Amino acid sequence: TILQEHAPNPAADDAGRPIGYGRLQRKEDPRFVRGRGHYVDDITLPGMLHGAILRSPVAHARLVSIDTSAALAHPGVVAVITGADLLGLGLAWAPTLSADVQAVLVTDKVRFQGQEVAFVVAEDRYAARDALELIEVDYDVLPPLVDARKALDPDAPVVRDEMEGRTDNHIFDWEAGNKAETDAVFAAADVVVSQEIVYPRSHPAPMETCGAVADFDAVTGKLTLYETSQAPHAHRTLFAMVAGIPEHKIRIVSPDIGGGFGNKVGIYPGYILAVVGSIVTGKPVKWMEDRSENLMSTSFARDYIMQGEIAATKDGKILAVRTSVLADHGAFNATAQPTKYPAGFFHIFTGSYDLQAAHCSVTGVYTNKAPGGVAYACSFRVTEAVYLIERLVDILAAKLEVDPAELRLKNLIKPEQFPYPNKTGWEYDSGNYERALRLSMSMAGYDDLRREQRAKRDRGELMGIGISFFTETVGAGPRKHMDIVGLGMNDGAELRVHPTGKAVVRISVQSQGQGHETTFAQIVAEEIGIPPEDIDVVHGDTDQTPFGLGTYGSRSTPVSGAAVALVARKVREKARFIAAAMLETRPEDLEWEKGRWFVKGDPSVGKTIAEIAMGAYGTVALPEGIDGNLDAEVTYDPPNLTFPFGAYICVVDVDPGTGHVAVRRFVAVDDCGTRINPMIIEGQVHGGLTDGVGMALMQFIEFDESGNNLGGSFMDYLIPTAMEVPDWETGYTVTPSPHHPIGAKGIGESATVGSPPAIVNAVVDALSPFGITHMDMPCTPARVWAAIQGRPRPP
Ligand code: MCN
Ligand code: CUM
Repeated sequence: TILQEHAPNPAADDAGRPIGYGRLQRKEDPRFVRGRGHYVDDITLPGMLHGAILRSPVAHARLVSIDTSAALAHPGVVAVITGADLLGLGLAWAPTLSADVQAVLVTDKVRFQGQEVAFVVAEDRYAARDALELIEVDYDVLPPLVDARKALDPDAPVVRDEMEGRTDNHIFDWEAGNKAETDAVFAAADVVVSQEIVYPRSHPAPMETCGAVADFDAVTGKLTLYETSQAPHAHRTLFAMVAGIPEHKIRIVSPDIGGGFGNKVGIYPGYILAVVGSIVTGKPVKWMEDRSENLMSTSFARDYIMQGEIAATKDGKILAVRTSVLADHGAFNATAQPTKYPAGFFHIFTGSYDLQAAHCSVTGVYTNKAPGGVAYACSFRVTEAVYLIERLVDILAAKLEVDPAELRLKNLIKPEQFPYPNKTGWEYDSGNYERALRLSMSMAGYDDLRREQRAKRDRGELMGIGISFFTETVGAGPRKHMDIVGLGMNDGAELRVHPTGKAVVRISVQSQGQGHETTFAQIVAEEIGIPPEDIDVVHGDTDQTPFGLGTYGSRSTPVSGAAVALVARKVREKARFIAAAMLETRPEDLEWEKGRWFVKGDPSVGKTIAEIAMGAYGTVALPEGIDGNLDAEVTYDPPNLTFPFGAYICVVDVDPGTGHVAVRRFVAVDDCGTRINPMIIEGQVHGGLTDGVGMALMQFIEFDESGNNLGGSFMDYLIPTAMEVPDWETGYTVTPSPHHPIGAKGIGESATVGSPPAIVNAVVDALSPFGITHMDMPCTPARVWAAIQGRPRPP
């Protein structure tokens, strides 16, 4: 019944500012568009000092000596901190989010280019930066391990030789699905295609780089840390565990965040160094990294080498998939993901298809590269999973010589099969896949596009059409299945309705641009009828908000959004008792309409939420067990994840002379269940599609054989602009989640997950007359051009 109540109202989509699910303009935008946002770097505290990090120019080297005397003598320099100093404090190594440790400052050995070697604290950032150049470091350079494929060779350099008894670079082996069953299905199948598919290392590159302002008060013992964090509460608990500062003496504030995209989930050495700097100097210390530091040292994304195989009958029934993956985790296993899942949710690589069997195995290895791993709108590695299956399906279609849309339509899970248990342990909550794919095909004019393509091919022109159909798993997660460093993945919400009927809702997730101040107010508005502009959404300050695990994996709506809906319902229920007292009737004789309890059968007699609030705080005689406020709090434990999905169609034109790929059209049909704010959803989708163009065509973090990062600036790591992207054509279907209080699923990463395979499938389709069936990202002009050289021209 809830789902009906929340079925999308098409009129509300376009109405100006309705309560509930309309296109309410973002409440946060007035401050952003006027330059009045308040970011970490805007924070200036009295007496504040500035920190800068000395980073290693080489990828792998023994640290022989560091001489900081000249830096210390530099005017304005207050302190220079080295790894040896941190060893004395027991802070040289910090735990990662994946049960590994990472060096805060190098003590023994440099393990990647750009690693933190020393920290200078000075009166201004110029003095701090200048002093970095005065630090003398003697490195004994070692051969680096750059190629993950060589990581397990017996003669490979051992990256983590500081660990007791360690003689190799192996981190973990993990598998899902049933190997024997899968192998049997493969052995009996008519058709099997195999392909090595690489999802290259990329980087989230948010507009705002990472930074912190640490303020340790030696008198009260309280640490206030302003920090670019997607998960302030989790960070606070970890700081308490690592630094030994009691948790109630730590306040983490993440003010406005200029984009996170997964880059701000982890705890970086710079944050810890700002804290150490403040403790050592007794003054607040600010540290903000620059663009190259961000690209070279913070959480990268992807870096999966996937050997994939798909089995089918000769008439195109897909039977099984299997893959073995080599995962390059860099120098420290600092990837952020649920403990039981070292490869994130990669095991959703079975995609949107009804299969008989599936098996995946993932091996993680260390290399001399920056750590990280789960970032860049990845939905915990669903990006890699979707890319793998959607490329394999296209390769299969080419082999069977069938249309890739037809092959997908034939194999999609059917609406009546939901909830659908896949072969690796997920239970897809709801879906109507065929409807979404057919909608995208009609929006794109698929048959006409194919006709146009045939005509162009006859003229020797290279036009490509690429499809991807993806299923995500977002909303981590049920505490019975998942935790991060032992913390259950639940979220709290607190709602207070003030006497005059205005409200404040405090949430545990942290917006980095997703518009939570608007959409979470809309959820409350929908549930209790207070207009969204009368509801303040407080987030990002651990002293002011309930505990919860933060924003990533598009979990805010599935988890925190559910908490907010439920806390509002709790207030509504409480309001019923107070209204009954006010109306001198029984609670069970009251009926709810949005914003008001009224007497059943006599709608003219009732009390609005504002009247009830005044009653609660006023002199109304309250019933037994009801106290004098209109507040509530909840912590939400989701019963399952949510499974958003979408159908994307991309049209490209390739210039055979230059290899340049132009994305001419892109149709994206998304289904994120109940839509809270269509405008925000479209914004999320536009952004994610743009990310996809970046990854598919332009950007990757590459290393030379010495381990030098070749993507360390925006000269080399390209960010797509309006010039490189088409006018996005978006559509949607609505298949509510059956277990979410308002039926909503996440949307924040869908387009980043779904678009790269559509684009690469289109590029490969354009090049298919040359006999090309696969190409690794990014499909840069140089790579595309090289791929078609020496091949016979299309007829
Ligand atoms: N929404 C909605 N209706 C739905 C689902 C979502 O109106 N059915 C709205 C939400 O209320 C929220 C927004 O869409 O305002 C995104 O919601 P959700 O899918 O729950 O994702 P999160 O809020 O948890 O955001 C995280 C997600 C991730 S993991 C990355 S990475 C990413 C993304 O968001 N980083 C972003 N989008 C980003 N957008 C911006 N501007 N900046 C980032 O750093
Ligand atoms: Cu994996 S990037 Mo988002 O989950 O913050």
